Amino acid sequence: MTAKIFEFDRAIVREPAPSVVHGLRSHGQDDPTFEGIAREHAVYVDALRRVGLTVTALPPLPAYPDSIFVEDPALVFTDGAILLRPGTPTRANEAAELRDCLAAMFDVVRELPEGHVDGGDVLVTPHRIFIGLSDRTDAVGAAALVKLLAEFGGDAKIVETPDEVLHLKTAASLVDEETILATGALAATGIFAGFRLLTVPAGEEGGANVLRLNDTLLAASAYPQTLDLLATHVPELVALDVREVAKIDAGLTCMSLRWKGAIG
Ligand code: CIR
Repeated sequence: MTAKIFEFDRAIVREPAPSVVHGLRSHGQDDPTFEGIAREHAVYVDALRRVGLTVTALPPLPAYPDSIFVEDPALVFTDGAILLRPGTPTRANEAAELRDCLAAMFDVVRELPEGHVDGGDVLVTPHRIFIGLSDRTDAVGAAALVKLLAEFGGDAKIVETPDEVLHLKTAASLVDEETILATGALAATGIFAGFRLLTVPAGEEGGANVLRLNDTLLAASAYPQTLDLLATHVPELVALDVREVAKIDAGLTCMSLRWKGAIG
């Protein structure tokens, strides 16, 4: 685990298949268009490259509509990777689809042995990793992940994910080493005591999922008050349109796995 937790030079993404329009959603939102998702995904991948990441783009998996959200079936660190067990049946096989890629890139690839965890419920901060219990992440999986993370030197804490969101990181994101952006509901729980907390303005809760990459923070362009709030806290703020992706409950962190490669 590195101290500069948001310094990255590598990423994995997966290209969308036309079936992405059937991606899961919790509130009956309209289907996104394939063209819209493909456009937003391409701009996102370009943004990763612009901030200096070398991006490996995996081919589409038409059988798995949500498979562009590679954050959910795995965790990656400088020292290795962990294949997770996504907590919804249509996504369960996505971890196996990443196995060969991760084995080629990491010396150590461990597998969650039991229970269920989605990577969207795992918020990595400099000294603590928060694992949110949710409809996707259960107590058995979370406890197994705490043990696995300890092998990588990570100190993990299990917390509750608010009922109204899919994943912990739908409602909270790391802005810098000391600062977390969170919805009012999650901020009020006190789980982020010790951090500087930026609370997402009321009505812009969908803007809580942001992605810090080196000196840049990627944030959703649909939330102007949140962008104003963030602007003074980061060296560079890049607003991306993710309105089509948001129709299937996803945001900026979900579309990549990021890590800092080992030196040398
Ligand atoms: C799902 O319901 O699994 C996808 N439609 C959205 C996944 C979003 N992933 C994330 O927040 N890490």
